Amino acid sequence: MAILDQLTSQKAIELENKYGAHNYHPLPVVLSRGEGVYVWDVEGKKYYDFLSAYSAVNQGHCHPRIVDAMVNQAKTLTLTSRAFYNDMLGSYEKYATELFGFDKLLPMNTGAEAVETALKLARKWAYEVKGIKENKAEIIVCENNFHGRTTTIISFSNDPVARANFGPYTKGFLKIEYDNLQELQEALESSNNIAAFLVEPIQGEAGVYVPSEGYLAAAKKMCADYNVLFIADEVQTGIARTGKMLAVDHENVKPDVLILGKALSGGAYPVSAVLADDAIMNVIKPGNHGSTFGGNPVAAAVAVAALEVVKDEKLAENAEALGQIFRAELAEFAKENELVKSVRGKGLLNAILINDTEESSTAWDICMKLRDNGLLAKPTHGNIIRFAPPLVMNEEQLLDCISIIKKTISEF
Ligand code: IF1
Repeated sequence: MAILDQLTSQKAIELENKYGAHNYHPLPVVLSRGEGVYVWDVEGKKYYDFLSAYSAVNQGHCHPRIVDAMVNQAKTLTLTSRAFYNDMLGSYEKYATELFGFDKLLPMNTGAEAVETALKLARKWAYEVKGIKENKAEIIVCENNFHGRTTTIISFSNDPVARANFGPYTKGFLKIEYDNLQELQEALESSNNIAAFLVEPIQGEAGVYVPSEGYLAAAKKMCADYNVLFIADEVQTGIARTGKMLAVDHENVKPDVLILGKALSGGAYPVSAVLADDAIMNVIKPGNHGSTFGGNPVAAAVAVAALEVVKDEKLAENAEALGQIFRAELAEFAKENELVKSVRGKGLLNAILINDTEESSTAWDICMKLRDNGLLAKPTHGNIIRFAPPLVMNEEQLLDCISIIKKTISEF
């Protein structure tokens, strides 16, 4: 792409603005290279990546082992569709199901597709196993959820920006407050037609909202009591981000249905998956569900490498240790700085709350200054900044980042 070689940041932004749909509002920085915890813009300026592509790049940018797996497989066989078998998918499914402790895996590509898959699976299970009457199944979801962008998923969003004017909406969802066991209990009791409870172990888009300790374990138990499937959307929280392989591991919860995406591929390739035991997964029969690219050999090779890296490099343990330091340092800083109200999170999925209104531009303005000072982060709402660096970060780098964050905010 010789013409693109000459691109300045300014020019690249102009091109996207003119020729691309305006479905995002990116921070104005144009990246052209990544390695580990670092990314570089087209002018050669180096940054710490504190977003990790919304936790898809947990293993760090361009991890050599993941890239090698991808390139080698890409040179051998890329796609067969599921009309034929390929020699990579079965080994990947064996590896992942053994790692996470489920009987079966259904491979998809994006997070939203995997959520859709879980919803379809739960409905079919409800009709064929639980015995709910045709078209009556309901799924409990939480306020302020984020599960993706498809028509069905936005049907149960309560973010007007994500939802408005995309109707008519898919029916069959019942919304309760997050982190509220009383409301879950009432919802479970309200009807015999409940198929499942879909929940994020930590709400990401809502501003890294960590539920009360014991919430997930109690919710899982309640669901079991009512023969309702507990579906954990670990697309963002999974794969070591929160200091355990899965966020539900903090409470020793085994979901009935587990949804993975993002870092399942180390950010190298779209790979997502739904895992469940046979009693649930076996309701899916040939023709019920699928995807041209789901389970392709490149995805399989990449996912195995991505999971091996997490294990071998002890990324969950590192996320736990660095997360403790990050929150301790920023909590201390919040005491003396008026702009930072508090810090919250788990492992290396954290956020700071800015002392301003949700409508303010303060979080955005801080992110612009952080960019100038060599650290990339993105606000979620006007007054919350999410901090989620790649999990391959070391302590020295983290301390460097903490001082950049403190210095930047102090200058405000
Ligand atoms: C965007 C947030 C993160 C997710 C959970 C499913 C999906 C996501 C729990 C869908 C996706 C993204 C997508 C991204 C913004 C983003 C996000 F800010 F909205 F909340 F990560 F923090 N379940 N999350 O978080 O996965 O289809 O995108 O692969 O721009 O939409 P996907």
